[in-house]
Amino acid sequence: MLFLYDLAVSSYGCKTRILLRHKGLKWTTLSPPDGYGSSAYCNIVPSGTIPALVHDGFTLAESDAIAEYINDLHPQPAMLPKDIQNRATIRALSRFHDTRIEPVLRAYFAQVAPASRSANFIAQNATLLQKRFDQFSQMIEPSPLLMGNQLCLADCGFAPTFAILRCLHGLLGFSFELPTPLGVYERALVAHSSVGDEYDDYVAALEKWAATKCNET
Ligand SMILES: N[C@@H](CCC(=O)N[C@@H](CS)C(=O)NCC(=O)O)C(=O)O
Repeated sequence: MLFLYDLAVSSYGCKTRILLRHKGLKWTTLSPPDGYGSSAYCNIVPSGTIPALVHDGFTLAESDAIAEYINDLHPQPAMLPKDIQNRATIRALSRFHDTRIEPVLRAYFAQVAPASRSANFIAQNATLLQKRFDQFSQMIEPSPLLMGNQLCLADCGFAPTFAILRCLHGLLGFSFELPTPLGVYERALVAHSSVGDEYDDYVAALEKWAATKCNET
């Protein structure tokens, strides 16, 4: 049995749900007791972050580690290439997503409530965000996904990230242009059969969260 500490609005949770779905696995969602970061949850998962996987009494946090563990446990369909340099490249793309792109996008979360917006921050962060997406575009040649037609480990995180980008760009109106190859990649990714439903559910959860934030005074 697989259990996943997760919340609908978690982007790293969505990344993991896409992977589990692609592997054809069933899992049970657990809500972190008292919310993520709480001391009750930190007693189970010391980092306090979601997602965290529980399998046969083994608890594992960090979405990339969870992805590799699941890919080792259930090797089919393969989500890493065979060639070791291509495998390393896919891992590097996933790290680039998690450490260089997602945190820049996440920095906008605190700007969603109208009362806490800073025009300067929104503009400056947009410059950095554009730089990170331009860098990503230079790294890849989507065909149409990162590993051809096969969904790979690094693709999973980009689906919720595109959803967040669309949502925040619509709300905050910062200057940003998605490089053309990434537009092609985004469309292919969200149309993938293992991604589409999770993506739609994630967009709905994100929009609900954003609407609540926008009504905060
Ligand atoms: N590097 C972690 C990041 C996970 C993460 O930041 N999750 C968010 C929710 S999407 C979270 O738990 N935030 C709570 C916190 O940072 O305390 C991973 O890949 O799993």
